[in-house]
Amino acid sequence: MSAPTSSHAYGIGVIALIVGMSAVMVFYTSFYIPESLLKPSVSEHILNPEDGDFIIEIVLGAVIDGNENYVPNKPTVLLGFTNKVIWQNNDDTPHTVTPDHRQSDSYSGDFGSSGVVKPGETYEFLFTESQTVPYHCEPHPWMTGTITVEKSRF
Ligand SMILES: [Cu+2]
Repeated sequence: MSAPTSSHAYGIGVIALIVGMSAVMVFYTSFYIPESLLKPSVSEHILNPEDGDFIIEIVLGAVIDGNENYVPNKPTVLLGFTNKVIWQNNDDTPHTVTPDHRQSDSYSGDFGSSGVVKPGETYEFLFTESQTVPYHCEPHPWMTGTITVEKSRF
């Protein structure tokens, strides 16, 4: 009467295997995958660009239609060199940095200041991918700029 016993043991073995594999999959999908989605591997020189902060100044008087506002207005920044961008509000009016269309960087997330950047304050964004971002100021839609992010050719 060894046949029933061994098939019973076999059944338990299969169930144990299924349970074990399910546990591994649950662990993998709930811990490993979100972790890797959250932090895509970005090279060290993109995380710490060589030229430090790239400043875009919101100049004094930017609020007035016809004046310069975001300066430089249409720069191209290079990954690994100038991809860490800081908008600095040197005007005496609060402004925003708002993308014309929803724009996301897989490392840094959604682009755009959440709320206004007050006079004297800054908004910072680390670009890690090539992209072109047209943006504007929410309360003053005539204030517009575009930033282009490109891979370095070196
Ligand atoms: Cu504004």
